[in-house]
Amino acid sequence: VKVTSVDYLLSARSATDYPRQPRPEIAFSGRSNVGKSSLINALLKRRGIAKTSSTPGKTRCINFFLINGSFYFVDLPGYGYAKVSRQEQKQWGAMIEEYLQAGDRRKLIVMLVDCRHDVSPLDLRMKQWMDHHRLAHVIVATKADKLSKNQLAQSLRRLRKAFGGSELLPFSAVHETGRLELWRRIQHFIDSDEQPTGGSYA
Ligand SMILES: Nc1nc2c(ncn2[C@@H]2O[C@H](COP(=O)(O)OP(=O)(O)O)[C@@H](O)[C@H]2O)c(=O)[nH]1
Ligand SMILES: [Mg+2]
Repeated sequence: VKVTSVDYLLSARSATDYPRQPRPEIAFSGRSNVGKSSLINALLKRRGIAKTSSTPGKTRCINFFLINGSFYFVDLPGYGYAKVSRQEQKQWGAMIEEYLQAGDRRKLIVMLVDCRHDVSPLDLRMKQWMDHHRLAHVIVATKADKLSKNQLAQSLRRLRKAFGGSELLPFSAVHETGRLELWRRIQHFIDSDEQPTGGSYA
């Protein structure tokens, strides 16, 4: 995929704010600090999105970008900050679940996990929601450059076990490992009639 344009569209707090024009959506999710901004920058080879998404007031929103005038990148709010209140966690949950269950939107969820970390309860909740709503998804193990080849293989086995059945891709924003594979997966989703069903691609 050659990225020719990236346009910030809007920041949504609820479904009534989502863009009306139906287009395929690629949504990025993960704990804060997992490497989401770095991955999006690496995919697009530019820094625009991450910058917009991290401006005050927008970090707790769902940010929509139009790529090449034809599909959306959707930056979901990060979760698992050490010191957010229970109230904020609830808001995060409601916002994400509202997005995941918005039925008439065609979406691929790219869920990021740090290849060095244990799977968190919130990661598992995300996985349960994706399964429940039968969403197409791919799990990306980020920061792959931080592990040796053996350690990475071991980590991928562990993640495969935790997220049984889901497609899994290693990624490094530093070395750009996995960039082409992830684009290929995204392109396949955009080109296909793949509906928001069938999250399993093992
Ligand atoms: N070594 C390495 N560091 C990374 C990678 N991706 C992100 N980081 C670092 O991890 C930290 C958090 O990254 P960021 O993209 O801001 O995470 P976000 O909070 O999920 O958006 C930053 O210090 C990045 O430089 C990666 O692939 N390899
Ligand atoms: Mg970020």
